[in-house]
Amino acid sequence: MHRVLITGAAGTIGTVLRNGLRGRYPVIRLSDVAPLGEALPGEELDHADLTDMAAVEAAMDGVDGVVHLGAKSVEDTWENILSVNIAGTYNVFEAARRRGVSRVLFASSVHAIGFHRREKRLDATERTRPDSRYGVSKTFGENLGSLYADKHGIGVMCMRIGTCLDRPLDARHLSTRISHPDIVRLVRAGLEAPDLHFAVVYGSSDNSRGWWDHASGQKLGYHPEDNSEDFAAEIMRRDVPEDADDIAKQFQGGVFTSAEFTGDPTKIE
Ligand code: 15L
Repeated sequence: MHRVLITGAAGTIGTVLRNGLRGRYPVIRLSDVAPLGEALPGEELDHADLTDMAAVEAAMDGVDGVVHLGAKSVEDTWENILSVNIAGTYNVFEAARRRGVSRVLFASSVHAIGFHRREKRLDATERTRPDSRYGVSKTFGENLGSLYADKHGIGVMCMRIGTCLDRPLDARHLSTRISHPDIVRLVRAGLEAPDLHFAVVYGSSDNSRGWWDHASGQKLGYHPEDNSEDFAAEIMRRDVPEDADDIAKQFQGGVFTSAEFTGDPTKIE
């Protein structure tokens, strides 16, 4: 990898990667519509709007690998999800194909599988179970990645990212959190794995209370080193407001499942 493009580089995870990958690749091109500050040595700045195909294609110029984070990062209106997350992600994969980029890492989310129950342990073959329009956009991105891997030979890793935080803030995070160093490890594994066709991997740390099997990530060289259990005593001593939400506490997606909920939870086995 000579030049790596990060979309959504001004966001929380983008900023963690900007700092954590500095010096690892000769050039990192940071792209966002939000301000990115001054370029440091080894950085290039780009302001492509993901809904503008020509701009996204230009951002791919000379790029070897893409980390596609740019999106609405929580639930939003259908119009916004459609334009930024769905059309924007299409533009990223299609522009990568047109410019001969060999690898794309897609930031999927726990919300692609959010309506699975918390008692269930999931591996990467488990069916998706989106909990929001946002979650549906992540399942779309995973399927699009599968298409571009099979049809065009782009190496694609879809990261079902849990909650990227330096420390967990509630009981659910003891299962879903990925630490900052671990997300850097995950992205490095995806960019550097010698053999990648298509993979779905879970983006969480090595959490004792984790819900997800890391086998597909391990195969690519992702070995998380942090465990949110280190914070468990402190978290469990506190009142956890989510526990008052009867729907949220049953499902892996938490409050994304209870928002706008009018269904029957007993039917969601
Ligand atoms: C996500 O996908 C969001 O981007 C993040 O802000 C958190 O809400 C996370 O999921 C989560 O559910 O913990």
